[in-house]
Amino acid sequence: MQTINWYPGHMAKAKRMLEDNIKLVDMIIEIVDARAPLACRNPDFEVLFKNKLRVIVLNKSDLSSKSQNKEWITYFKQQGIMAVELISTNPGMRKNAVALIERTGAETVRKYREKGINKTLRAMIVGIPNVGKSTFINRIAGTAKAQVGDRPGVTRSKQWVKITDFLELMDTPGLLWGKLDNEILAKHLAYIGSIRDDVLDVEEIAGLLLLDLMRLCPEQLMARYKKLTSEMDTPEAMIDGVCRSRGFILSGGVLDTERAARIVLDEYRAGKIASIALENPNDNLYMGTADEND
Ligand SMILES: Nc1nc2c(ncn2[C@@H]2O[C@H](COP(=O)(O)OP(=O)(O)OP(=O)(O)O)[C@@H](O)[C@H]2O)c(=O)[nH]1
Ligand SMILES: [Mg+2]
Repeated sequence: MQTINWYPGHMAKAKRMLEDNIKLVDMIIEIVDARAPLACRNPDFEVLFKNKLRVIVLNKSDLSSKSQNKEWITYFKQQGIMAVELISTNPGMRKNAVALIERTGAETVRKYREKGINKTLRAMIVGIPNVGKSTFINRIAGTAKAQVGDRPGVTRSKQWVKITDFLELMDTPGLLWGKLDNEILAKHLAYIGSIRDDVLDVEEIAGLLLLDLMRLCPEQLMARYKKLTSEMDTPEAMIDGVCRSRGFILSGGVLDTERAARIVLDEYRAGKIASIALENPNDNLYMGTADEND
């Protein structure tokens, strides 16, 4: 993959803002995309939130498979981090999410009470861009208090959202990894829409995504784009195959590859191709380079 300048200027500011606000909150709720939990785990968070009460929400779990979600929850539990799966776009999530926060904060609340303080529980919602932080907050609040969008960088500054007299959530801008040498994880961030498409070569990314999906879920992929075959072994061949599947052919027989690439990314991100995770706990994705792992 080409080298991309993916760390927009506002990220450094966002990181400082997180640092400055840690002391105001009782717990950190880290939202990750269930399709790529490793790529979503910005190492900066490990440093920033080291001594904080913390829980992981495996969000967009509707876009992964039930068995993979379970494996990831077990994986995080083994590391001593509580994790739950959630679908933040699902109206029924509120009860589970509030229960999760109350369970996580129960000990803190008890300590406050012992001291005779009836204090509001405050949770900071963090994660890389586009994983659904603002959607999570809006569903819990029951109203669209935080701005949401199907692209990264929608939330630009912090925002407190009051849920009840005893619970407040803080929405924060998505924070990307400062530096990411692992090409596989970088690809995953691009696929799930956490890196702005305008700094990416969308045709290359969409082609690489199709190659990965051909490996992970060939039947579903070929059901959606009927002219794709498992013999196609380059990103370009894959995109050409999508053009032919959908009839994206311009005058003179030229294939409209850019249109095909954008449609593939849109359909993948909306969960229209398959419900499957890109990463599994045993993948060893931190080891070696992309070439060695492929
Ligand atoms: N399928 C599915 N889509 C979701 C889920 N949660 C959020 N989304 C979608 O993901 C996109 C991003 O949601 P946001 O809430 O804006 O994400 P964010 O983390 O606040 O993003 P930034 O503010 O840009 O960092 C939107 O199109 C949401 O509708 C989910 O559980 N499942
Ligand atoms: Mg947001």
